[in-house]
Amino acid sequence: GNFCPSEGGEVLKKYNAVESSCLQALMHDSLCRFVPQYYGVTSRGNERYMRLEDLLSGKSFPVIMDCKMGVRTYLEKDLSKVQHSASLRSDMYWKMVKVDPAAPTVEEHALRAVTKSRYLQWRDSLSSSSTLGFRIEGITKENGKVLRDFKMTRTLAQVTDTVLTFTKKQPNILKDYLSRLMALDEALKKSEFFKTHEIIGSSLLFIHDRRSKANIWMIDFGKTFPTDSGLYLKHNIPWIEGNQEDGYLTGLASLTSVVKEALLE
Ligand code: 4IP
Ligand code: MN
Repeated sequence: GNFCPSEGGEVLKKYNAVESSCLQALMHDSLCRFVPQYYGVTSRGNERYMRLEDLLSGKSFPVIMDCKMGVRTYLEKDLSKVQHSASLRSDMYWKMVKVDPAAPTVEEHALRAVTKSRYLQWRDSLSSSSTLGFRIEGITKENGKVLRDFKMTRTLAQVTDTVLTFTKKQPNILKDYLSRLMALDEALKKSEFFKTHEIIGSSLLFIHDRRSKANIWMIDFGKTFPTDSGLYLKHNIPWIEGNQEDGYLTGLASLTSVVKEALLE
């Protein structure tokens, strides 16, 4: 994958220029305490890596949930790509058919392929992304088992059920998550980085174990770009092509409601 074994409280993630420049900027932003510390670039053999704080360091049997943020997970520039052979993806066609054989159009069935933006749009509308502004991508249980079967987890009730299972309804853990979400909301509103970046495909990583405080981190900035000529985004208004909005705060508000709701159960 994208990671390489390391030691000393660090993880090594494959170098990506877009992500590296975001992390660099975030180290000097009000969001820095919500992002893994970034220690710069290193090499192993021919490969370059980013040195990141290991968020699992010191945790025993951590339980982890990855929530992908935003009302869309594709880039605006990918939409304009015409369906020439280079942008057609047969792997994505087959991933689509596996979930719903009726999802591809007649044309896509004939091509046995879809474009990447079409596939990602389909994933967004099948899950809670389009409506709630986030979706659950995966959960790692304390025994290390990874659950990825959330492609059709779409309604508020379905997401809340999943969060209840993830936290085993433990009120102290849900309270930690709630206060971290509220602190993140505050920090985002102060952040210069947040105002001026379109954040696509980035996740909030929820981590708890038996000992320490439950915590949440912002990760994955490979598709996070500065806005055109420093335009300020709102992050909670509908996306229309060209406005660069990502719905990040829509997702954060939904997640906050979900955790509040779970606390009442
Ligand atoms: C994946 O689809 C995810 O959307 C990946 O995003 C995306 O990587 C993949 O695109 C796409 O195939 P599934 O989750 O349905 O398998 P992430 O890495 O955030 O999970 P990108 O490149 O968009 O980050 P390809 O082009 O890498 O296959
Ligand atoms: Mn991700």
